Amino acid sequence: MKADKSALSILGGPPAFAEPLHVGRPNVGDRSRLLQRIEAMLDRRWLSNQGPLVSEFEERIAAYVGAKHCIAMCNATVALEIAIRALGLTGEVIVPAFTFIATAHALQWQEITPVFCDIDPNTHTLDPEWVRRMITPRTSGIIGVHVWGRACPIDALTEIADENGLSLLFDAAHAFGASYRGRMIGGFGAAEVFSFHATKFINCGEGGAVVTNDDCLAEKMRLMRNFGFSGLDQVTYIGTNGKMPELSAAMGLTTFESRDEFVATNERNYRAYAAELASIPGLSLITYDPAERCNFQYALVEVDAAAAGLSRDELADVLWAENVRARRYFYPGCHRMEPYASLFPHASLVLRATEAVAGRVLLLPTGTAVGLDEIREICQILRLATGSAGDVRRALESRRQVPVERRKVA
Ligand code: T4K
Repeated sequence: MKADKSALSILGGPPAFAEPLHVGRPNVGDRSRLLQRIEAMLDRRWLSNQGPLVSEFEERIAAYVGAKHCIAMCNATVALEIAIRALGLTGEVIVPAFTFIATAHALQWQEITPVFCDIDPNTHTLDPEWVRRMITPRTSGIIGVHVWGRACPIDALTEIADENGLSLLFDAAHAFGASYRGRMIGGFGAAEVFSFHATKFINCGEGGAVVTNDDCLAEKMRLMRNFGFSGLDQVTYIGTNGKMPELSAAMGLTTFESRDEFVATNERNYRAYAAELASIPGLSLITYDPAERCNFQYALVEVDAAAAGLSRDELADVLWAENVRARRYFYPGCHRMEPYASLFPHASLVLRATEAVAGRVLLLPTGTAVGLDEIREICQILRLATGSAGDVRRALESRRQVPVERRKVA
């Protein structure tokens, strides 16, 4: 463990980690079960198009979240696109700007305008009061995002959607295994979309799913994900190829079976971060409601630059120099990325909380690939850096003056 400030890589010491320490290192689960599934899949010679592994995955996910239907897809972005299309959304749809770009792109890809709405700075999810203000005659729906696995204010959003005749969809990419008022995420709104990307709590390598209790919507989405085929030679809708392959389902089932172990490791890591960070001024770990179920997949720190002595970006630079690949999700916000920055050049004037939150959060490595010693070392780096903020800032400034190609990059 680094003993004093001179050991910080930014101040001339060697990097703390020889190999990059990533956020989002995938959870793997029981390798032998995975390999058995793959062997059986190869023996069957059934690799895609609703094979038995995908069907089993769908049944298990639907049962776990308590939804009537689960429609597995190749990823959550396509799942969002299909859900949006199947719901018949048009015109404008209200979404947070503080989300992964896929939420906005899934709309714009279909020439539906994402109307960026501000968030509650405490929860990072849609602010219902702002949602009400953003409704126009062209609004057809609302997409809430359960960022970091913390549920949106679902009751308030449901009320607003019902009062205004809007469809309500949830991007639950982060929220598999989480609950809201005791009910599992997956059963709210018209539908909810999970991501099973490699970086997610349960992963398929690449994968996603829409869950819904609506029989008609489910049927429509099943057709749409398979080119619109309703029979061997019969196409009923315009569709796409959104199918999940068997290989992805093999990974999904295997990681699903290890979910309790993953949550336990994530929670252990979360508590270790919380204990270490408690003594560092200006750094606070986001909290999860102890009354709800949660996957603890995200160890997100909020940086109060005035109290810490260093900004979020400076701390990110310090960590990267140590080979800790902390991430600034979702900086700078969808509204500052193209095509939205050109379409809505003044959006940042309205999105005050989004701007503030996007400027102060830093995601730290966690998951089953990260151990307690690594967490202690990361926190020690943060402790030393904030304790020597002046030296660190000067070192960062002089580093910035060196051309990128001559910098000693960790
Ligand atoms: N809605 C929300 C709210 C989302 O957060 C996402 C995706 C979506 C919708 C769309 O879901 P999908 O269509 O992806 O199913 C990553 C993920 O690719 C993306 O799934 C995720 N959210 C987003 C938050 O993070 P990038 O562009 O930041 O990925 P990248 O390559 O920088 O990797 C992230 C970190 O994970 C790195 O430190 C490397 C590490 N990593 C990654 C992979 C793939 C590994 O260690 N091993 C791996 O196999 O988007």
